[in-house]
Amino acid sequence: MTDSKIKTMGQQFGRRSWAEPWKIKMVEPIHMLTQEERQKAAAEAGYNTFLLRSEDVYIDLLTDSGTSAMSDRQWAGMMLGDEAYAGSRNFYHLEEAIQQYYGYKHIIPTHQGRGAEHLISKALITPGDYIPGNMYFTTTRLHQELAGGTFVDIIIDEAHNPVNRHPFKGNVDLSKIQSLIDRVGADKIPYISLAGTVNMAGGQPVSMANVKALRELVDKHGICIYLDATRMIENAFFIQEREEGYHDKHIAEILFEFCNYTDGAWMSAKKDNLVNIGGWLAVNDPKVAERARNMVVVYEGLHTYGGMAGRDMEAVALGIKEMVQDEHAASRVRQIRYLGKLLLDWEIPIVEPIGGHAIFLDAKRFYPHIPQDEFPAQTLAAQLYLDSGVRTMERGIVSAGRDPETGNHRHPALELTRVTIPRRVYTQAHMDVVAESIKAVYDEREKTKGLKMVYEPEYLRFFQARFELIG
Ligand code: PM9
Repeated sequence: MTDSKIKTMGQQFGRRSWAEPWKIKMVEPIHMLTQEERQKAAAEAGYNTFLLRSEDVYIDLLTDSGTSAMSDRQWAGMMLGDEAYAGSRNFYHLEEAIQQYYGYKHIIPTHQGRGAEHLISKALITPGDYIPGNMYFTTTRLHQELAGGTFVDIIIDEAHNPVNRHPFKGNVDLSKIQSLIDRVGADKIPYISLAGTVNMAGGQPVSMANVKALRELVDKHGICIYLDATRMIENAFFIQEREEGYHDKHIAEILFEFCNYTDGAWMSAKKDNLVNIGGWLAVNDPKVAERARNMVVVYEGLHTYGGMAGRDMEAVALGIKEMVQDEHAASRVRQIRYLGKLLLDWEIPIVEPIGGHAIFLDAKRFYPHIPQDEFPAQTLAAQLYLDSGVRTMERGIVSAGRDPETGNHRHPALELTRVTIPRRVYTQAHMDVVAESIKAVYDEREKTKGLKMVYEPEYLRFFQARFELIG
């Protein structure tokens, strides 16, 4: 697409409706259980949406992870899987695609994102280190802690406020890094853990100006930047839309430039890369690559497959080429905005600005009478399932877990229920049904009571914890 075409597209969206840049070739039937069946399923799942059977779900907005619809070209690529144990041709396609679009030098495939988080945390962190990051993410922080590090939140304060409309709420507060350096010393900070579109803040982006300024600051202290590139495409879209000097740039150019300010990245290919499974680590420093390659054979698989089948690597390589298309990125974010706008019209409290991969319902404002220790966001996810069979996810006190030192619940400022939109899967009609269900649950809010946790696993408790209804 030419530069002038980007402008034309932007102007056209202002005047007329937009539509997805694809048509549907294969469908998977879904249906809604009766209210009685939903009540039984929710109770059996301990009111945890992760413990529901997928067959009992009507519209599945638990996550955008591994839930994308692949294109006909990706499915065709799957048939060209080279399933050799070593040196599969699909690995080289994957390597080329990452080098071309993200710009990193050394590529190590992994089975999914947390496999790559494990490798980079173990490769770079020495026990006693501090890892500053723009808000925690569950699996990322856990791997940093398991490697002996302490995560320190350095995101701007606005990110913790669901009603603040800062256009780049994922930005790093440079003064917070400077004070950490002054307190612990730069040699105790192996890298900055920077995420593009910050998941737990509501899918909020980092500006190009912020990553540039961050690079300048850390260069003075010899600290690296590693990027969680999981949802960098949405971040690139927000830069294209909101940042001076980028309106005429393509998503692919913005992605490449942003990554250029970082030393490497880990990736859950299950999101942006439009596949159902996969991940990778990419780094520029050959010594870090060597350390990671030594470990990948212990934890994942040989360094040319890292836990993925050849066909899966081919699908990722092709997904990377599709994700950078400007029309794809625009339609992705616009579908989320469509749902968000319906909710805002009904004055339902959500995180603003509307983010890149989900609508985040603000459970503190939704259920002001439910204390955080009675899990308002978990309650809201359970109530939505009970109302319509729509599955969403808690992103509040349950996800935050316990402080490893005190053993107490962490109490995050954001207590959110994430309504996550898979890529290329649902239509606008599905969004209407979801919005109406949220409205129905909102109308009943005053009668709703919270939950009591009755089972709590040690790690990442949100996946497997069980609850009972209070009263
Ligand atoms: N994110 C999500 O639903 C999967 C389940 S919750 C752990 O948002 C980021 C920003 C993620 C992410 C997974 C991972 C881990 C790393 N970074 O799930 O291991 O959002 O592929 O990736 C989920 P994997």
